[in-house]
Parts: sequence; structure tokens; C-alpha cells
Amino acid sequence: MTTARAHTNIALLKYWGKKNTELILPYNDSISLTLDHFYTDTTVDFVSSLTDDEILVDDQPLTGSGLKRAKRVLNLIREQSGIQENASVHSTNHVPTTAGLASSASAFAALAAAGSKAAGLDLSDKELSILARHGSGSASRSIFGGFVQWHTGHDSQSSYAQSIQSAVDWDINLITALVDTKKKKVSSTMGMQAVVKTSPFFPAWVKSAQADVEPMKTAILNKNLANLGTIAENNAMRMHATTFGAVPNFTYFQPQTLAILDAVRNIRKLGVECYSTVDAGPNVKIICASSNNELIMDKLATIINRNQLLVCKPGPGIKYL
Ligand code: 2P0
Repeated sequence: MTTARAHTNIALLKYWGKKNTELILPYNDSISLTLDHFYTDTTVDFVSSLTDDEILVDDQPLTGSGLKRAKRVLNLIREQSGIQENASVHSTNHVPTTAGLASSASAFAALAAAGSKAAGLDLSDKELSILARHGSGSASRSIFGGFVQWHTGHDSQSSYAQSIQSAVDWDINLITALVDTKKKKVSSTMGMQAVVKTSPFFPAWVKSAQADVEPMKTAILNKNLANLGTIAENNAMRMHATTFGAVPNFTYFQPQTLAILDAVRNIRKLGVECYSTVDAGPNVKIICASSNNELIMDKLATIINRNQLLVCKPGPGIKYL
């Protein structure tokens, strides 16, 4: 029996579109920051008396596409280890559903780590990343702490994440503005599938996102917040532009999302370094130095309640408990 802990991550360069939906191969590289505070603990045991995999998430049986994806990861573990037994999986999300942060990244990273170790495999971080990717694309990045790059690759073995900077020894953090924490109308998976098929902006997105990779890595390695933030904000806006171009068109933005994006631009004009990024939802994550957190949160207080602002710092990679 093995328990593993994985943390969530936020993409600074987004994964948005699959060139292979079965293997979950993305069109472009993405770069993320793993966060502290929010994580998933998963315990896996292979038990001969079980007639099927038994998967509980926060004490509820997993169903639907989540179950299908978890079984896909467990089947790969059985294939690689030769184990035949069904698995007993207990997963606890320490990602409040109200936090508006994705838990699929931490969930599938923790499942890959705990499951492979429980099956007696001793996988490298690269192999774990490939395994986690089969559950959810963004999970490939949650194997590592700090800044992480997911390489597009051309097949399953070449599409994996790698550390850029695991120990983040400089002042960077995120303020998450929780605009709306209800389940979104268009899931990430459906949203990216729609833009790949119908948005004429999609090819331009892929080209510009790939061109962001080297400048973003340089900004991280130089600990240059202004360059990192500028590239991240532009990248996020271009990702969302693909949704406006889709047929039928859709958006993840809400009025308050736009108000916060505007406020961040205005705070920046005052000389305070802060930049926005938005995932497949209405919540805004503001990239800034922690020394400016109070000032920025005070400025945002006219738009959003203070208790809907959440500070996240860089977090670690996979741990076995
Ligand atoms: C990201 N997102 O890079 C991007 C930015 C959402 C917007 O990864 O279909 O849940 O399971 O591979 O990983 C969310 O997508 O999608 C995501 P699947 P996933 O963080």
C-alpha cells in the first residue's frame, strides 16, 4: 500500500488543444508553476479479493470520465508491472472545490505515483509524468515542483514534463481572484476540442504559444518577473481568443473577470508589477511579488471581496507519505 501527495499547478504558458486525444498529446509545449497549499493525497493498494477497481474520491465512488481516465492509468500500471489484481484507491483532495483551481492535475499525478509504487515499479520522474499524462494533460506537470515545462513530443514516450527550476528562491507568487466557483458550462476537455475543430484562430494560437517557450524559460532562469508576467498574460489572452473564434463561439470570461483584468492593467500603470492569467474558467490569477500582495489586494477590493482573494506560493513535486 502506498500513499503519494501531488500539488496543483497553474500554467503560465497554456496547454490548449490535443493533437492526439487518445494519448493526450498537446499541440504546443506548456510551462507551469506548481503551487503550495493545494494538493491531493492518494493511497493505492492492489488487492486480490477485489473483482473490480474500487476508486473513492473524497469518500465518493468515482464515475463517468474521471473513472475511465483513472482506470486507463491503472491499466497502464498493470501492463508495466505484470500485476493482475484490481486496485483499491482512496483519494483526498485538499483543493477546496470553492478554490476554482483544477484538481485533475494533482489527482492524476498522485494516482500515477502511488499506483506505480504500490505495484512495485520504481519509475523515474519522466516515466511518472508520461503515466500521469494519460489521466489528464496538466497532471504530467504536477510530478515536479516549481517551474515546469511539458514537451509536446511526437508520441507517448516523447511527451513528458521536465523541471525548469524546482527550488524557486525568488519572490514570485499568485493571487487567485475567485470570480465564480460553480462548475463551468464548457469543460477544458470540451473547450479545447471545440477550438481545435472550429476556431480559425487555433493555428495562430499554436504558433504564438510555441514561440513563447524560449523567452519564458529565459525569463524564469533570469528571475525576471516583468518579462515572465508579460509573456504569461499575452499567452492567456491568446488562448481565450480561440474561444471567441470558435463556432459556436463561447467564452470563459464573466463581467467580473474583465473588470479584474482591467484593474490589473491599471495597477501596472502605477508602476506595480502585476500580470494576469486565466484558465478555462472565470477566475483570474495575478502574478506578482509577494511584497506587493497587500497593495494589489487593497486595489482589487473595490471589485471583489477580500475573502475571494487567495494567495498561492510555489510548491513542491511528488512526495511519498
Ligand atoms: C493548462 N488547462 O495548461 C490549461 C490551461 C486549462 C487551460 O490543462 O483534457 O484538465 O484532462 O488533458 O489537463 C486543463 O486541462 O485537460 C488545462 P485534459 P486538463 O493548465
